[in-house]
Amino acid sequence: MSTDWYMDFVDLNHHPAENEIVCLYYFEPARGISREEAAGRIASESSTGTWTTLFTLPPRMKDLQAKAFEIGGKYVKIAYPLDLWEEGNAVQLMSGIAGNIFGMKAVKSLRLQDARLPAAYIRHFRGPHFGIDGIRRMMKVKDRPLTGAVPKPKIGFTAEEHAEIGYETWMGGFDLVKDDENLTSTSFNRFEDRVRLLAKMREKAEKETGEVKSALINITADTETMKRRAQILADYGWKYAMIDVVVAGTAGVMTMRDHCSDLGLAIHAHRAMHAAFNRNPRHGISMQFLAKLMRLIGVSQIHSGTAVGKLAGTKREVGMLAEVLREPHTKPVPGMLLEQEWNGLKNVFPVSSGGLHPGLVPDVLDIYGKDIVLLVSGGIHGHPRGTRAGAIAAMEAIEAWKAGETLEERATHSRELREALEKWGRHRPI
Ligand code: CAP
Ligand code: MG
Repeated sequence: MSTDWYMDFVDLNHHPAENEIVCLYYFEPARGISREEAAGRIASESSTGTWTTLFTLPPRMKDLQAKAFEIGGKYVKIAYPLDLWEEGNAVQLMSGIAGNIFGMKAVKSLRLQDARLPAAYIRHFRGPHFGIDGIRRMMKVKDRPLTGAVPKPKIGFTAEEHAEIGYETWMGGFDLVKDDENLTSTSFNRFEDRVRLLAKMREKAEKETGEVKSALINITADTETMKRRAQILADYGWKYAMIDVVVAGTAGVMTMRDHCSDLGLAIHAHRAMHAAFNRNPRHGISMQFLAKLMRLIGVSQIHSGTAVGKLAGTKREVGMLAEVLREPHTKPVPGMLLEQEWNGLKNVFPVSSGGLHPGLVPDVLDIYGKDIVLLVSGGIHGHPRGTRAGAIAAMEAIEAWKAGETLEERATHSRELREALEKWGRHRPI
């Protein structure tokens, strides 16, 4: 007599209902486990199954079973009845489709590639407060990437020094001054001091340039502290709050989405720690799923890579992330992406950052186009004549790309760009 019922969760004739959540997994069965059984175990463990047959099983529970309905090569698609999922609770979704299953001995490797979210599920989420158009209106930047920089080294400056560097960054033409992912409130740079001193410099820079300037100030902490910090940002007229969304957690980001929205703050999502689970192509959770989750919850900007800078992420992945974040409807990519209709949920600015300098700006814009937030940090502070010259060089590189000029042509009438090219050329840091 069989002691398990995993194959009850495999139905290759199942056609997912419109309101079912469908997940795409990469999987490798453990030795001695067939692909069909491994697929059934994934569907079972992430829905209503367990390792043994049971004494009682109410017949209606059959309607809640997930079904592995497509097994091709190293990929399986699993359909989940909508009733399994609490309305508006993305945290519970993660516990289901990205929970115990990663630890099952029956699979050697498992990676959640994507999930198709039906309208019946999405409708319980408010999504991004602003959207790309809303951010552009807020920052009064119409036809170029938004630009920003992190004071570097990433932590160590006093609040006064931080504010000074911020002023130089804004005076070089950049829109945003960003905290680094591990800067929150330290003995030498208290959050409140940084907020206050940067605000003074912002007013000075806005008066002198006539442009809108803002900052991505990091509120990451426990949720109650994040709420307090968001209020302080709003009190000082800031337009954003930055959250390290992976370490803050899906629950923290969900709470802060509504709190920041009520304060009129856009959330800039840093993704520090994502590479702990999405760098291995055979195990973990894809960046395209993390990007989708954050759009669903409602951040306004999220880091999505450069393909040419110092951090992992291929051109193909970066292109896919841009589509997941910006488009109203995502087309399927075999093994990587499921088709996704967003039903009007606003879009999200991809953020390209990491090892960039003026010499790499055209490469990044060739991949993304202009609808990105471009962060060039070490790549301006390392300029031979300092931050302001570095920012000017990066802005010149953007204008060259827009005008279809080569950087070298542009550099003939931009000393700052010429000096940046003399230092870094087209160097791709690793
Ligand atoms: C970039 C950065 C960002 C990374 C994050 C850093 O600084 O501030 O955190 O871009 O990676 O700390 O490395 P540089 P991603 O511009 O000086 O490299 O954007 O891939 O999430
Ligand atoms: Mg950083």
